[in-house]
Amino acid sequence: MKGESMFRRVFLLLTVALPGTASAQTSDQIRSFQSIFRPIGAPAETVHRTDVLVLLICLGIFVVVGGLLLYSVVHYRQRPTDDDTTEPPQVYGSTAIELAWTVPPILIVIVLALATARTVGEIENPKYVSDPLKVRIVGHRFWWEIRYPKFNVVTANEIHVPVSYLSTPRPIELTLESADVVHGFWVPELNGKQWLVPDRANKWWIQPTTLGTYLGNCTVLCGLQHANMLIRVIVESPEDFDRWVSREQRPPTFEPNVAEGRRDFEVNSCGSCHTIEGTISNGIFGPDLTHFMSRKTLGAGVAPNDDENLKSWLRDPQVLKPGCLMPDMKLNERQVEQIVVYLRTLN
Ligand code: HEC
Ligand SMILES: [Cu+2]
Repeated sequence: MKGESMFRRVFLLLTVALPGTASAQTSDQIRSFQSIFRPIGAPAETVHRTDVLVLLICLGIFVVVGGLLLYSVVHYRQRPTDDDTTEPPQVYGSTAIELAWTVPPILIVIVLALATARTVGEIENPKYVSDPLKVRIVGHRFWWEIRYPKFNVVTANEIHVPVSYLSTPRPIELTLESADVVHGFWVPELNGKQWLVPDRANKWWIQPTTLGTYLGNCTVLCGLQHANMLIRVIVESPEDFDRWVSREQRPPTFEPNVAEGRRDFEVNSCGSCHTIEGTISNGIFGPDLTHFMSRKTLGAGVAPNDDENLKSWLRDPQVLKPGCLMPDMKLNERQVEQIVVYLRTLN
């Protein structure tokens, strides 16, 4: 590991450990530490309140138990003057002590249960203050399909949403499904974790109030590349979001210089797994590539979407993401170059 990146990691770890000094997220970070202590928006704030309550109660228990333990260890330690031949006084039964260690714990458990039930209720049955924007998310091994039914927009791995202002809250309702195995959706800054289960549609929601890019993970071990199944939620101003939507809705335009790359794409059966609107490519096994260039990352966040990584991906995706479900397509270098030219025009 390079010295600089080591330093950066330690720094990030510290900023996460000290929520008060948490640094702002920079939008181009591929990976960063996430934190449950910087809630952004309604559901995350509700979860955070319960987290803090539980942590404070646990801290109280820790201090009392640890304090009593420490006191006993120090106060009743063996001393040189101790007489080892006689036992210390033995005490049998004490109603006061027994009440002390049963009644408060029961009360604490009741408080924890009620607080948790209330939070779960608020999160699972949201009362939206306005009509939510609906986004459908389908987990795949090892990437996320993202659909906006209202706009007829399909993308992958990077979820664009408009920011919520206090005056105009914009809740976002997520419908979570799975195309294969069980996955988990978790963007710690935006809400708790929710499951994606085959043959079931789970609801979830976020309502981010601060611009930025928030990172999330699949939280259920779903196979070899589970750890590289990253989520990016890009919270934009309503104007930027609208611009993004209209860009995604625009059909791609094909310039003459992409003809060769397009043919290479089609004859190498890329289109049996990938869709590019307006062409014969209509596969759904892999991410939709119609607006591939609107994404900053490749392979669900495994690498930045730059020329070098894209070429490496096309030469053999198993190098950047070993075990991912796109096979080595055995392209030659000329085909790789031409397909890159083609993909680079998919704005
Ligand atoms: C057997 C199905 C299949 C075929 C054939 C296939 N791919 Fe893929 N492709 C996938 C899957 C699955 C992914 C997602 C991998 C991941 O992130 O885990 C993917 C990802 C990609 C990505 C990255 C997309 C993104 O947004 O992260 C590109 C680019 C891509 N494929 C291009 C191609 C090209 C070009 C060809 C033809 C030479 C091709 N694919 C053939 C299944 C396939
Ligand atoms: Cu997963």
